[in-house]
Amino acid sequence: MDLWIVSMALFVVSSLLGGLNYISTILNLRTKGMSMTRLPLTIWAMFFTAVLGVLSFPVLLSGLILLLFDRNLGTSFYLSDIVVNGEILPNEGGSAILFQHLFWFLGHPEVYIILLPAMGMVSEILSVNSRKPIFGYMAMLGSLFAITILAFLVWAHHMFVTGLNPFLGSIFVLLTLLIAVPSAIKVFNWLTTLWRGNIRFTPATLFAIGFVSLFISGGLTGIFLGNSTIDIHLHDTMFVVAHFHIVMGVASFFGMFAGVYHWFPKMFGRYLNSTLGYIHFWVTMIGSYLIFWPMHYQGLAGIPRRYLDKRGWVSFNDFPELDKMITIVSIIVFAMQLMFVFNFIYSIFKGRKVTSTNPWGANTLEWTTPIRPGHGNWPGEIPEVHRWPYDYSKDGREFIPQTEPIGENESKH
Ligand SMILES: [Cu+2]
Repeated sequence: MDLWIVSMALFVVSSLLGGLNYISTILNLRTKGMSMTRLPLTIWAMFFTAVLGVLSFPVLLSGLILLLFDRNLGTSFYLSDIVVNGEILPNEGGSAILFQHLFWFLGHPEVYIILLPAMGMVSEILSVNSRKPIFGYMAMLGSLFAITILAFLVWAHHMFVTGLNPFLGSIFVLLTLLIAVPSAIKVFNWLTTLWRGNIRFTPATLFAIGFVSLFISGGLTGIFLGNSTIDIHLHDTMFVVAHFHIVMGVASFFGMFAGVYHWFPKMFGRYLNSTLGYIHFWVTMIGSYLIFWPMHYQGLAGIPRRYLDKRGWVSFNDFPELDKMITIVSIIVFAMQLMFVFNFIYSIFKGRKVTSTNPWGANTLEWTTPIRPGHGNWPGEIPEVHRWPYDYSKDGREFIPQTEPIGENESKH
């Protein structure tokens, strides 16, 4: 137990130090005009991701340490019954369900640890490339906050078939379906940002739009699985594989790809090859749907997941042609990712050179640094911030960087 107390104490101290460091950074930025409501949504998303990480990873780590103790040091954290009828039971076994609760207390927030940075980058990229302010900045913040809170209250929706009390299950159903509200707000705001925008279809924009599409598709099947009554039928079928690969796997990869295509010129002073970028996008987009869309139907038909070879079971082998198609498309989509890696490495050395520090005409601070920023980002003074990052197409100007003071006759956004 001593080791346990020491590690918890270390964790608390390091979190406090991290928090102090964060607050002092914010205060330091404030003196240069930066404030929380002038932060780009990418940064807000990273902030909430950090909150999720700090609160959820220690639970998995603790669960793991308790498991190690139970298996090796004779403790009984996972034993549900220690004494029955005055008789001490042998110190062995232990409930996997108890461990599962701790595991999913990390496992569900982890979904948003992966998704929120993608959401932040997509918000930024859609606004920059549609030359319009992000629609509903405060609503975007509110929904990020709501997702962060709700992420901690839904873990047992992964456990409807573990013998969970059905009444308790219904509460987790309610809390799970509530996540649809902030998610829908975000989707609405992304689409409204694009609405009537002067959209530049760069590879980054396409991947960002692809993210929104995948987030909608995967989110809708989340409504099925979040209902315990339907989940009991669909649990451990290919439907689940399809759902989480689309919403958490492919969608967050699309967010990352969007981010790489968008910020690559800042990192390396050269563009990624956009022809390869367009091929990368379209093949991955169409391929991902071809791989995962049919899996929903396989799952509805009762095909279980996690089977290496289904040929031994006649009733599981209903879709051999479909499985073959999925395999072939998977190989093609994987090859596309190798092409992206090639594009990445090739463009670092041979890509088209960037001629401006701000090639996309963006407002955020990173675009005021030199073409390839060095240590400390800015060679001289830190720039002063005067406005939020989304003044696009305002007062007849395409974009107004955050470092520009607010004019006397400037209209309110
Ligand atoms: Cu979950």
